[in-house]
Amino acid sequence: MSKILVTGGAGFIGSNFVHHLLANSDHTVTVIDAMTYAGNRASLDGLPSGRFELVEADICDEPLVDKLVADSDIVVHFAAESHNDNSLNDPSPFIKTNLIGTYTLLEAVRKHGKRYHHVSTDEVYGDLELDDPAKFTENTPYNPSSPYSSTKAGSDLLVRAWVRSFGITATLSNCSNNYGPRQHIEKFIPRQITNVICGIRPKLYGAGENVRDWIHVDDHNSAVLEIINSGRNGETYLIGANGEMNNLEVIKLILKMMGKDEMDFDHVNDRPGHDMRYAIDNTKLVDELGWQPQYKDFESGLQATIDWYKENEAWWRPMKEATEAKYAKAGQ
Ligand code: NAD
Ligand code: TDX
Repeated sequence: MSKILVTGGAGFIGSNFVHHLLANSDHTVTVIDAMTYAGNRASLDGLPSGRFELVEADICDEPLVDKLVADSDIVVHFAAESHNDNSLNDPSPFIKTNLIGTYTLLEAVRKHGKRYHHVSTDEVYGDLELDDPAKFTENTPYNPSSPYSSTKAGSDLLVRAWVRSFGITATLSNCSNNYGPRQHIEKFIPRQITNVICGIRPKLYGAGENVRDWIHVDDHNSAVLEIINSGRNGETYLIGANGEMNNLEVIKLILKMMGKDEMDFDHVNDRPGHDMRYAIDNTKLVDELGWQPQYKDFESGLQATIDWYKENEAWWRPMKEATEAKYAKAGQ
């Protein structure tokens, strides 16, 4: 039995990770989360109180982080400012949380000799052309495009330097686009699902040719656990489930699955610097650790996600108006 410190555990991927961990092991979990606009207390409802604690605090709070890291066996770092569009409006919280926050954790991990896992994104590699047969591998050079992805790239490089220069015990993972329950409705898939529920037309950036490599959040988290348990020290593992689709295809599928005309959406302003395509080669993860995704069929994962947003209106309804008002200002 281990004591696991999960940063950002009230967010989308972190909360799903905590639910899975507490249901399937006897570990105890402490979540540190600053409860920004992206953190949601309701995402942690129903957890066993004896084995779970929420500390509402910033990962840049050095004395507190030092204490929490000292008290745990493993640190799993999900906390981040995570939305590209927000990073284009105001990069400053991205610099603080993604860079200074990661640095603060690494220094505590170094001081107390704790195991660390760093959760990152495939966006650190920049983007691929639509007709490029290549996919990202662990050896693809870093080439991030946005304030979000560049701060995530910087955080990855800090981890690698702390492994090499200070000998900390750490692994890294870079995953493709997640979907599933408890994702903030600013993100593409839940924004469109909740738009349809609210009678708002879904919004497609530009022509919608941009390709994302979709993976269900439970598959991301099962890979993270596999890497924590069996990954080699200092190594990076790419996580993806061969789920490439363009945004136009996804928006039409959501409309069709929700009983609407598949052309019933609006083209809106494109994202500045919009990455064209992400694609993950997961060979290392599969060959070395024997990982396999559970959700091989995007439509069944998407149906379960649509059902979750239909059944959990109380979770997202309070954020809908403000989220759409922010997009409306940008013509999106
Ligand atoms: P999210 O925005 O849903 O959640 C982030 C959480 O971090 C929130 O609960 C927020 O309150 C918390 N947080 C933010 N700043 C903090 C701070 N300074 N101190 C403490 N807590 C803070 O994000 P997500 O989609 O769950 O992403 C989690 C991680 O996974 C991120 O590191 C992200 O880069 C990475 N990732 C996400 C995806 C994806 O598709 N969403 C894909 C690959 C990697
Ligand atoms: O309303 C929309 N319409 C639209 O066409 C929104 C919100 C997005 N889009 C497009 C932009 C992207 O091409 O959909 C695609 C997905 O957009 P996001 O959900 O904002 O995700 P993305 O920018 O690809 O980044 C996501 O995956 C990688 C996460 O937000 C990151 O945290 C993760 O690192």
